[in-house]
Amino acid sequence: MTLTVPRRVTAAAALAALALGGLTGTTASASPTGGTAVAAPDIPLANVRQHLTDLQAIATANGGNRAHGRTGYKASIDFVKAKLDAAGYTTALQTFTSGGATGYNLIADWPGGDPNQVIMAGSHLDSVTAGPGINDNGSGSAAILETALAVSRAGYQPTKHLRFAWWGAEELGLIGSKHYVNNLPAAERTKVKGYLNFDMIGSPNPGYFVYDDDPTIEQTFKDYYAGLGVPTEIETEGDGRSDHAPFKNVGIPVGGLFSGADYVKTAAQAQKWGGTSGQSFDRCYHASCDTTANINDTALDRNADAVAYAIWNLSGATTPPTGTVFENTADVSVPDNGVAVTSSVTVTGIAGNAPSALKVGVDIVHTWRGDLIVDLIAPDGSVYNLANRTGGSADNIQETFTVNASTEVANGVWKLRAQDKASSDTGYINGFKLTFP
Ligand code: DTR
Ligand code: CA
Ligand code: ZN
Ligand code: ZN
Repeated sequence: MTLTVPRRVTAAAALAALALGGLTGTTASASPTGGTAVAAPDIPLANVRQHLTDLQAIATANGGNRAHGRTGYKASIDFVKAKLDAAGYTTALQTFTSGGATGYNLIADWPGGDPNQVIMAGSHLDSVTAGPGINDNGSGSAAILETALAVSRAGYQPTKHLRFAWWGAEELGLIGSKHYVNNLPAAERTKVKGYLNFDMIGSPNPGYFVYDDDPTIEQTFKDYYAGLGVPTEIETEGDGRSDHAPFKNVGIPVGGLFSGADYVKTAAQAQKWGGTSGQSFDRCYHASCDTTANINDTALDRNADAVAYAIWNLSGATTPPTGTVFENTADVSVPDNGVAVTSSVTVTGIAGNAPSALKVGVDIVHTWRGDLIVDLIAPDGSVYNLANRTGGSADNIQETFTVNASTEVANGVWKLRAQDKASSDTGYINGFKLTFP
């Protein structure tokens, strides 16, 4: 879809953010920071999918599962931890014992933000012994992992402190998250202003359920889906059934998303969401068929983007970015070692010349980014090189460049041009965005 109209905050989101809804009789506050809702980055589905592929490979290499006490679980934890360490997080492994086996929680703190106002996002990383647990709960784990990596890519510095967590032994009875909360001193618990839980968010016959716990967190998710025009329902089967329960039990505001497990989708739900009525949301729940084939990409993409939206809006800076955005989110395939391709936006309504600090948002999903030459082309044909075969074997170019475009007339067709100059690695332009002050 090509967005050329200036992006402005949706009315609903702005009202919700300003509502500063009271919390359910708790001492903590998950309220947004008083500003209007801010735009979060798109979470590339391809990246989330890649994490699921990697978790599937781990299960396959470790007896077919990633269950507590099995080698596949520790391999999963090590996989996630390595990515976060490389992205600049402060990580810690918390151990516990359950059923005679050692369990692991991974806690990852993003440096900065008010340490007395912590926003947490968590997912259990363990599967059942019957299968690889890709929807339950690779989906939640991969979505918060990619959101954490997006925070790092953006160099995001929120007002509040961000903490991400991957829990062990949820399937045995929320063991890991209970261990974390039980060992969190009371003074630390009061600093946690919100805990967001994501357990099964890519179900193959998906529903769109929002936890009905803290009203501010609930409204944040509802606003995101309202912006998509996707109806949601209150999550009614969840109380006590996932890792938000220990947090709720000590008075921490909680919320989350769920795409359904073994309950059956009704005809009314199929009418509004699509999919198959009379069939469970996830027919492979706790089964060996919970593999990478057991995921609905639309649900996974929407929910991963909702994770980012909630993280940005519950922890964001009080002064939202100003400006008018022109964006093109249509995918454009980049031919391997081939001709250059472009994504364009048509800028209108901006008087005079472009600014000396024009923000150019580039989102190119491509293995071995060093293959790429990337340019910004102004309406008069002037070329501004953004990347010239830099970054070597690292994947993707997903960052915002600042370009002195003050000699260019602002209105007109601007292009992002990408060319792959070496064979075998491939990718596509996932998005191109210009932000005018
Ligand atoms: N207990 C979760 C699956 C689950 C079932 N109902 C809900 C409601 C909300 C979140 C998760 C769930 C599991 O099997 O991991
Ligand atoms: Ca996305
Ligand atoms: Zn489960
Ligand atoms: Zn689960």
